[in-house]
Amino acid sequence: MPQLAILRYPDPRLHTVARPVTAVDDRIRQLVADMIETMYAAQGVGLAATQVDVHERVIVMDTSEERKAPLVLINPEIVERSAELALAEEGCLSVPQVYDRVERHARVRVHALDREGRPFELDAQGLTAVCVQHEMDHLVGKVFVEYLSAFKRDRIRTKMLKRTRDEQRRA
Ligand code: GNR
Ligand code: NI
Repeated sequence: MPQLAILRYPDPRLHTVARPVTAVDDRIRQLVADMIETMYAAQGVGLAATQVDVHERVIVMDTSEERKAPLVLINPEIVERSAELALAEEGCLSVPQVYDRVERHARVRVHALDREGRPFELDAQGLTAVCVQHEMDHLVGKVFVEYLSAFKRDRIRTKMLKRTRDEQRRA
C-alpha cells in the first residue's frame, strides 16, 4: 500500500471543496487504506482526503493512545453541536511545526458512513471533537491558520514558502 504525498500550505489545492462520495466501493476502500497508512507514517491524529489532493469527502482519524483504532468517516455531517466552545492548541500535517489555539465546539455529533458504506454516528468530545472539526474544515477547503489573525497567517505563509524553497535548494 503506497503512502500518499501531503499537500503543504499555502498550496492553493488545499482550498478545494470536496464532493460527496457517491459509492463506497473498492476504489474508496483503497484510498482509505492509503490514507490510514499515510496518517500513521506522519504521526498525525487525522487526515482529510483534501490533504492528499483527492477532493472527495473522506476523513481518517485515530486519537487513541495505542494508535491502532483508525476511524473512517465518509460524507461526514455534523448533526449536533454544543453551545459550549473550547480553546485548544492545533497543528496540521499540511502546516508542519506550526501550532496555535483555535476555538471550536466542545462537543459534536457527526453522522457519517464507515468504509463498508454503513451509516453511524460519532459522539465526539476532547481531542476527537477538535480533530473531526479540523478535518471537516479541510473538506470545505479551510486550513486552521485561517482562524488566526491576518498578521500571524502571513507570517506562517512566508515561513512555509521559505522552508519549501530551502528544502528544494538542498534536494
Ligand atoms: O496530527 C494532527 N494533530 C492535531 C492536533 C490538534 C488538533 C488537530 C490536529 S489534526 C493533525 C493532523 C491533520 O493535519 N489533519 O488534518
Ligand atoms: Ni490538518
